[in-house]
Amino acid sequence: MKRILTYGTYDLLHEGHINLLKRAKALGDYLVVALSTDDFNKIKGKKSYYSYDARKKIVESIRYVDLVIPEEEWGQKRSDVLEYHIDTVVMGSDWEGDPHFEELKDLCEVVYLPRTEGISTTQIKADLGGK
Ligand code: C2G
Repeated sequence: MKRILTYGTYDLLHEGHINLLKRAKALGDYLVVALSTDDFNKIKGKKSYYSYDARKKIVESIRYVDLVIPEEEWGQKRSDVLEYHIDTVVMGSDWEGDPHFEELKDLCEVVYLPRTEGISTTQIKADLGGK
């Protein structure tokens, strides 16, 4: 049973998110998504349209996702990998080389997958008039 972990806000769910989750699941058997809480989003400088509870309900309904846990701080990643017996952490390529993930390489495999070009939550908000 190969266990995969990924992190994200997953606001205004779109094809890029689904592509990431689908490919991440294909690398193993069990996919854990650590979903950024509303407070952690503030730390990341992000404000999501949907609340954590709404985003959790949405992400939990995706066929590739087996478990959603809260992402509350940058520093939880090592304990997440240990607590959930993670074999591989997967992120989109925009995170490639980021110390938050590179420093996990003594604990587990870290894989960066190419981002889906042409779509982002930021772009969606802009296209809808930034509401
Ligand atoms: N993603 C992608 N293609 C896109 C948009 C996003 O592959 N067009 C990927 C991102 O690389 C990330 C995941 O989808 O792996 C979730 O994206 P976000 O919700 O924007 O996550 P982010 O704010 O980058 O949060 O601790 C790490 C952070 O919580 C990651």
